[in-house]
Amino acid sequence: AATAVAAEEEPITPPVQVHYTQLLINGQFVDAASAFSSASLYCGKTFPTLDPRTGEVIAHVAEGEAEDVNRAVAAARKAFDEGSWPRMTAYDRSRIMYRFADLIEKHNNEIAALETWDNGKPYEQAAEMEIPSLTRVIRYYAGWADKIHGLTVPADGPHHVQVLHEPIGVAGQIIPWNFPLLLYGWKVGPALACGNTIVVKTAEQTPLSALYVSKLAHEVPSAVQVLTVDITSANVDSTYFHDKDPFPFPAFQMKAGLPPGVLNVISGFGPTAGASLASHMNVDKLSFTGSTDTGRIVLELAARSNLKPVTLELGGKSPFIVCEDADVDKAVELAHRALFFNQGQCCCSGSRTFVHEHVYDEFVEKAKERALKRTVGDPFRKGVEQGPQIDEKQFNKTLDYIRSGVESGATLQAGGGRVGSKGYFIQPTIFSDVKDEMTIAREEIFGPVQSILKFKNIDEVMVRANATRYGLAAGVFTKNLNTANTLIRGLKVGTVWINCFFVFDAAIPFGGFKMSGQGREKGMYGLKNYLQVKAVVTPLENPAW
Ligand code: TXE
Repeated sequence: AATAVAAEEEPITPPVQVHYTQLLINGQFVDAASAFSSASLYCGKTFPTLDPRTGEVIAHVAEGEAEDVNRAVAAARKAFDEGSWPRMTAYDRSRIMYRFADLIEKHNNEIAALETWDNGKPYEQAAEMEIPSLTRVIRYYAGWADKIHGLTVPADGPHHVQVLHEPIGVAGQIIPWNFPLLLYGWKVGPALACGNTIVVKTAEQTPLSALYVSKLAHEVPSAVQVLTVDITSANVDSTYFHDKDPFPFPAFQMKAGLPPGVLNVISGFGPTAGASLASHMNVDKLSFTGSTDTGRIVLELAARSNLKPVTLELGGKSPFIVCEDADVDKAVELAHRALFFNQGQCCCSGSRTFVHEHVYDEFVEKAKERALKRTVGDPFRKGVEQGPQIDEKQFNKTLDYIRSGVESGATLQAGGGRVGSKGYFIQPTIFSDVKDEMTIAREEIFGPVQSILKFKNIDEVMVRANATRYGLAAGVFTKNLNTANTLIRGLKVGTVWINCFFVFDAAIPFGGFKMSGQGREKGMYGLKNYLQVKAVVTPLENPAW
């Protein structure tokens, strides 16, 4: 009852204003090229972005379509083919990225508030986790920028063979709404570090935060600028660095923020803006995070256009396995977070909770108690653990899955309905007695619905955990090293978390087996997506040397 009251209260006024609602192309905010047809008044096409707490309009945002994607790709192409970004020293690229990260950090709370408003995630989580993680991943890749280098190869015969690692070109990046900025960071960070230029297509549900953050990339924080001058040359003002050409120490030249055209942001819908980007002949690389069905579409669009390489991070149905030796209280809490975090809207949520039969009943009882205590309400309110689902479509989809769970004979232990009467809040829901063949155990619900299944032994649970088209992640809760090692080796997933979950360090690669995707993001693996490999062979006149 307490949670319902919280959701019925007047929504808290967000402590931030919306400043940027246009497309960011070539370093400038511009209207969409297509207009609402009106002879007297030009007005670029827009679409509303909604507050999931109420369903009300936050702002009207430029609706990018094919022509806008063309403009953005042309700007990115020019910046790549003729501009300074791929040509400047790697050290300078790294410094600009560090400044970008400093600015994100400086504006952390405003960005977090914008994200909470547009997405519905608890403000505390956005401010303390997601935006700091974005800062961290940009810094992580800033650190890589001047450490990316090729190889020499001891080939047969009198040849000197080098392998150069070059930026791949114009990167198209399509981002979903569940972590609009974290996933932006996972894509933008490595692409920038390698010297590429970018066109980002944000999700139609959450266009605001990436516009704000990308604008910051183009600014120079004055404090950092002064500091740099002090370090590089006392008593010389910054104009010195611009005026001398060529300056003898290029690594110390002052640089502005990101040059125009390097990072472009298009807001708009998937079948229009997203599809134009995926099928664009002048985009050299595509990176996509979203549903498996849409992943298949963009892969096809890429193949049918210019065969651009594609990285896909798609859906999941990740097992969370609680073994019989587990500390049940700890396992309950971890399994709870593994499912309910971010309103259950995580690609790698532990959405099949497998519990050993010896601790099953105790686990179910405690999981139910925990779910009933979960605070659902206005995500701007302190202490709220769960905000609304992103939109009406996801809200209805989740409620449909809950109905399907009941109809298929699973036992509804907690929740099962909406919270309050407005917005898209859903009660933390728990099903026990879930069977592998039930729809709720097979399909990605992407909402706050925990399905608890029973197992007898490790061999059996391994087979069942792997019996899915997905393979993104798995959690294992056990004190037994042999059990852990057996599962680590046997699970067909991109990440195994042992006695932990959702550990997302910038350096740890992330991605899926099977239909959860292809390629990896984060860590040094994330760089490979944005590099071309060029082999160079030159004859050796004197092989002895
Ligand atoms: O995803 P879409 P939706 C899953 C989750 C969710 C379901 C549907 O199960 O319930 O997908 O969500 C763009 N060409 N995930 O409909 O369609 C779109 O504009 C090019 C898992 O939101 O995959 C957005 O920017 N682009 C997931 C992005 O793709 C297209 C995160 C994601 O939208 C396009 C989100 C097209 N034809 C949803 N159609 C994860 N892996 O974390 C859409 N898009």
